[in-house]
Amino acid sequence: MIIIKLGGSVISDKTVPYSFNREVLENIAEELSRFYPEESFILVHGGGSFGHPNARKYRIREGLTGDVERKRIGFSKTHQAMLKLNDLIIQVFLEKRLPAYSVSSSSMFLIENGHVVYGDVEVLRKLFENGFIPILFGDTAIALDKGIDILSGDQIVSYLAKMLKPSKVIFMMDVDGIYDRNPKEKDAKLIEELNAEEIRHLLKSPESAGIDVTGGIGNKLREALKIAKHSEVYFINGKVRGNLSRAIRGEKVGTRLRF
Ligand code: IP8
Repeated sequence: MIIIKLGGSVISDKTVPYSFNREVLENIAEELSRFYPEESFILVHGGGSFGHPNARKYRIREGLTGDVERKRIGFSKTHQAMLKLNDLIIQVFLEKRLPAYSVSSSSMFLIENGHVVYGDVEVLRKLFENGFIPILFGDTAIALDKGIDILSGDQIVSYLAKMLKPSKVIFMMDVDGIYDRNPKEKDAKLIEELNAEEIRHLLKSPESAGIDVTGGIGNKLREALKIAKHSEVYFINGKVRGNLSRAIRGEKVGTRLRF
């Protein structure tokens, strides 16, 4: 089994509200159809310009505080926005004859401090045993510490990897992999392979590596460090055709973690 995280910036343009990169999704579905059903997949997608603007607008991360009536409405609206994005993705897969099946993360997980503290994976296990491709997503979630919160797709991937021990976890992003500094800098070099020690070093000196410790890549690397103990981990550019197939075949592409 392979778990794939579809980054929000791959499937949608974060600067344009409710935008959907249909063509990118079609390519991804086409690539998966070359490996399915011999290989089984679980996909988790991010919020893109569907989830994040709503989460910000209603300050979901602050929990159920302040104007709680407005908060509850916003919590539901954010979830509905994610369902819309999820539906667009599922439709593309179904058109390509892939049996994608939507699974709402918010009905499956309880969280605390942004981390999953409870999740029932049995339905998921049965779904893929019966040949489905479950598609989960970063979502709103009930939080034990502050009532409501946002659960990121990366946290879901990390939890599922721990529970299901996939052979591979592939993070699809809008850059080619992990760089030795901010990829926007001119001399930034792609790191083709990383071991545990090197990741710890990158996380310890985030400024020199251009890693935003609180944001995307830092979090991904921290989770990847745990996942790589039992699964092979890839970071690839999800917008480049063929990259996903290369990662599935175990070929050299993007950044691979070697432990
Ligand atoms: O893009 C966030 O998921 P992520 C989901 O994986 C929402 O962090 C609802 C903003």
